[in-house]
Amino acid sequence: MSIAWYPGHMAKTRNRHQSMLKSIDVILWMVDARAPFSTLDPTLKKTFNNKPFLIVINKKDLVKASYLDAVKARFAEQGMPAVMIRAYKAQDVKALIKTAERMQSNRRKIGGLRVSILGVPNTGKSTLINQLAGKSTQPVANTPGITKALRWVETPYGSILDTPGILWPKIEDVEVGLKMAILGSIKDTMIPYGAAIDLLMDRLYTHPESKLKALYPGLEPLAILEKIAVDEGFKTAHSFDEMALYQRLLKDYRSGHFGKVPLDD
Ligand SMILES: Nc1nc2c(ncn2[C@@H]2O[C@H](COP(=O)(O)OP(=O)(O)OP(=O)(O)O)[C@@H](O)[C@H]2O)c(=O)[nH]1
Ligand SMILES: [Mg+2]
Repeated sequence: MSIAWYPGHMAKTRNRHQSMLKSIDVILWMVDARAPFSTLDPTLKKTFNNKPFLIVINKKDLVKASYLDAVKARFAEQGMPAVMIRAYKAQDVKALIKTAERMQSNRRKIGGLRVSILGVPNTGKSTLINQLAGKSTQPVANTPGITKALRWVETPYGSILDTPGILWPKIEDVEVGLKMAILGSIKDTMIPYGAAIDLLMDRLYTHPESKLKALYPGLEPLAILEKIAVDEGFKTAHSFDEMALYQRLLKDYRSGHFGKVPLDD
């Protein structure tokens, strides 16, 4: 089983971004702090043609700082600079722009900063742009595929190119696909719910930062699922709405209800 959700606009975005490189100083490559390695599209870097890029680890509020320090060190070992932010925080995004400015080549400094933001769906690209623009120019929502077209947005900090979230054509690693499904980077109707919930429950049951065991003391994962289903009315003597149970679990994980539990080690 692998995830095959690669709408036409994703291929188009990839190509159009590459054709616009001449007018871009620095590429901001956004990943999700809860799965910074799995949400890094391995096929993207070669399309940058040596343009400077910065990995932007967004949603840092959802994991511990010590985890992200280790992540950043691992990226650094691969020669990839990274910063951690909360896209809705003015101070974080201003610091990010400062870093991008330092990466801009001198020759180009006259015209002001021009950066693009790329990344898998739902990582917070448009949220960052709205914060820089000081207003909601770009639609934002906690579901993938919100931004539909590439668009330059003028901000006091420079011109920022918003792009639709992109996946890669063949996500070979099943776990990578499942993690992106858990994080909301894959369209709801394409999520293999059973496998995604298995992975999530396993993670929540074993990770030291997880509150799952404290919330449901003495219960094994299956018994916990059963308890939530009954308590929430998803399961009765006559019916079992599995989908409602799965969607509730994903929603609770995404909101941080179970603690600061990353999906990548
Ligand atoms: N907790 C947390 N949530 C964030 C942060 N930044 C953005 N979000 C949320 O993430 C969701 C996706 O944000 P968007 O800005 O629409 O993401 P996007 O990358 O533009 O998504 P697409 O256009 O679909 O590719 C929204 O619910 C945001 O509120 C952050 O720093 N922390
Ligand atoms: Mg967007």
